[in-house]
Amino acid sequence: MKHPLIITCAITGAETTKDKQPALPVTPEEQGVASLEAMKAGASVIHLHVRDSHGRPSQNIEDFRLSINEIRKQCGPEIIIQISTGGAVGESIENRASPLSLKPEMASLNIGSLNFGDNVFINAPKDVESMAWEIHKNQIIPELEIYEVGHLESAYTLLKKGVVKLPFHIQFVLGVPGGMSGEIDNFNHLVKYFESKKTPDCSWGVAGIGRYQLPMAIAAIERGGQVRVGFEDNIFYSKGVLATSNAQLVERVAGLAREAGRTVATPAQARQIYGIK
Ligand code: KMH
Ligand code: ZN
Repeated sequence: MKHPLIITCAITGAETTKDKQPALPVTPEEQGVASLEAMKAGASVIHLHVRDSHGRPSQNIEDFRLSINEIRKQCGPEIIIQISTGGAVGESIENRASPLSLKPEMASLNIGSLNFGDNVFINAPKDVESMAWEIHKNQIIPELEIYEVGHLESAYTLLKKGVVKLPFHIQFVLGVPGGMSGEIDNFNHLVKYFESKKTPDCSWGVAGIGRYQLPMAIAAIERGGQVRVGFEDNIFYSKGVLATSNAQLVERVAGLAREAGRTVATPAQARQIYGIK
């Protein structure tokens, strides 16, 4: 039997703008509301990027504190908050690591570099190592962001070297221009590679970018993986039609899962699957 589906909602991101998606939550209050709506629709994890008072991407610890407090105020203690240590392209590693001292339950960990649209998203080996150590030191469960197969291979090398420690969650992020696309052959290859490793206490999920969001979600529901949706990755409900909220995207995935005979994980079940104490 397949385990319950954990739905992560990446509500804001660093690249999405209000110009392109007017319902994008950027203030702490908006993020609190969006998280509550997403939770009610079936999300048990919020992948969190925050903005400063001008709406610009921020890795400032105080900006994170404000958003986390607001999400907790609105959603309660159950929801899992996963902070981004990826930030926006070009952010320094020190700034990217700074919110880790808030000791969230989960944090993203970017394993390798890649072209990211017109930019380069740099994750140098020494920086990955120091970020992994900060995450471990703060007893945070890492989510490894995998944009292409070389990153997945690196993840297992880092596990062998003890840089990355179990338990961890793997997120395939497919469809970033410069990374692997969300074609089903790519997905199948990554999942097969993951399964061949038979790593205990380790789960996987997929975040399809743009038009890949829905097909990747469907594939993961069927294959027993987890799913991430939200405005960080995709602003549309269907071709040319903007989604009205993050929750609308969550709700669709939750419905598809139930139709396919998979229950949607509660935050408590997600904690158990991810090994969050
Ligand atoms: N904004 C991207 C450059 C993460 O959250 O860890 C990186 C990102 C990954 O969003
Ligand atoms: Zn992110």
